[in-house]
Amino acid sequence: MRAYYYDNVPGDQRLPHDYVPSRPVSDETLHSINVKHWQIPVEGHEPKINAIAKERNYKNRDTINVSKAAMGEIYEDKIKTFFEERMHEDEEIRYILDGSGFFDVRETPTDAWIRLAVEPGDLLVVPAGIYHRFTLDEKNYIKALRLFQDEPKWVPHNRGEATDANPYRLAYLKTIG
Ligand code: KMT
Repeated sequence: MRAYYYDNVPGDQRLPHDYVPSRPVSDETLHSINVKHWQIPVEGHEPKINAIAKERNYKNRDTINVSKAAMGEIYEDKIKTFFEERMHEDEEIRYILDGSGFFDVRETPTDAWIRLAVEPGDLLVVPAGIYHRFTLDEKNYIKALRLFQDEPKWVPHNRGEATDANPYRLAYLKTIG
């Protein structure tokens, strides 16, 4: 998984949006905002994913295929929704099975976007309360396992005054000091 600062240049969200020269983000920085990641080869991944799910007390999962072919007429809407800045009230895991895409996470306290370019085998732990968004890249396809600690909460918490005061957001800010 490659991590770098998003260049904020207006235009297609699917483009890399890498500065020239690139401004890479270190694991230390990711650690400071409580974003964890591992690389687990897709071949034979099941027992390892199951062990992580068990250890972290995850009870639910689904597989999502984000592509025009799989989603049909809801595709464009989904692409827009995934790219809206939001937070979740629970920690969630994304494990990439096929294809590729970008998760953007907000750095605190700078509020800069950090772009995480994910590929098959990348496992990403998105902490509760972090502002983030997702987009496909120019290949327009990703297949991912989504793991949830409890029942997936589909209510989006798009960023705004309410989320800035959300107890899960405040708890997250405390964890990162
Ligand atoms: C998310 O959290 O934005 C999603 O579930 C998007 C698709 S996961 C590759």
